[in-house]
Amino acid sequence: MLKIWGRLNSTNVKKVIWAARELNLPYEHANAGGPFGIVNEPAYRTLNPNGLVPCVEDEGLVLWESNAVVRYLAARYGAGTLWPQDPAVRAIGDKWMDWASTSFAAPFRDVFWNLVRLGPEQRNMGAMEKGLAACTDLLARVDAALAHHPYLSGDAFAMGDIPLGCFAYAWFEMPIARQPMPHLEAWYARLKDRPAYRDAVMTPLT
Ligand SMILES: N[C@@H](CCC(=O)N[C@@H](CS)C(=O)NCC(=O)O)C(=O)O
Repeated sequence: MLKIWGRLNSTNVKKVIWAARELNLPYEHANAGGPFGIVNEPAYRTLNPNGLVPCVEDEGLVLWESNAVVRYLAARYGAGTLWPQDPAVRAIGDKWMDWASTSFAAPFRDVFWNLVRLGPEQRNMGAMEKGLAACTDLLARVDAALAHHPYLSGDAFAMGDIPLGCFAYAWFEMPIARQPMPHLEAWYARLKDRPAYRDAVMTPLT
C-alpha cells in the first residue's frame, strides 16, 4: 500500500494527500517533519536524504519532491483523469505545477511564514508586504489564464491544479488584503466543491 510521510499542515504534503484522495487510493500516513521530527533520523534519511517532507513509498519505489510524487501518482493511477492522456493537454497544467514551485512559492513563503508560522516577535513585516505585492502580481497572471478555461489544467480538473490549489487555500484564508480576481476566485470555489480538496487541503494552517 502507498505510504505517505509528512505533517498534514505542510503545503507540499497536502499536494500528495489530495492527489491520493482524488484517485481513491488507499494509503498509510505517517506524521513527520516539524514538531514530529523523524526527518533527521537515519532511517528516514535513507528514504529522503534531504530530510524534508513529503516522501512516499509505493510498490517498492521511494519518491520525494511533491510535484514529482503528484506526477507519478497521476501517471500510474490516474490516466485520463489526473493525468491527461494528450501530451499537449497535459502540458497546459504541467507548466503551472513548475510555476507554482519556481515562481510562486518563494514570495508566498514570505507572506505565509510572517503571518502564520512565525511568532509576532520574529516576524518581518517588510518582507511580508513585499511578498504580498509579488504574489498579487503573480496571481493576476493566473487570473488571466483562468479567464480562458475553468481549470489550470484546461477544460477539466487534473494534476496541474493541485500545487497552486494547495497554495490557494492559505492565500484565501490568511488575513491579507486581496485584490479582486474573479476568475481565480471562481476556480477556488470549484476546488472547494471537491471532497478530496476539502479533506486534504482545507485543514488548519498551523
Ligand atoms: N521541493 C520540495 C520541498 C519540500 C519541503 O520544503 N518540505 C517542507 C515542508 S513544506 C519541510 O520538509 N520542512 C521541514 C519540516 O517540516 O521539518 C517538495 O516539493 O517536496
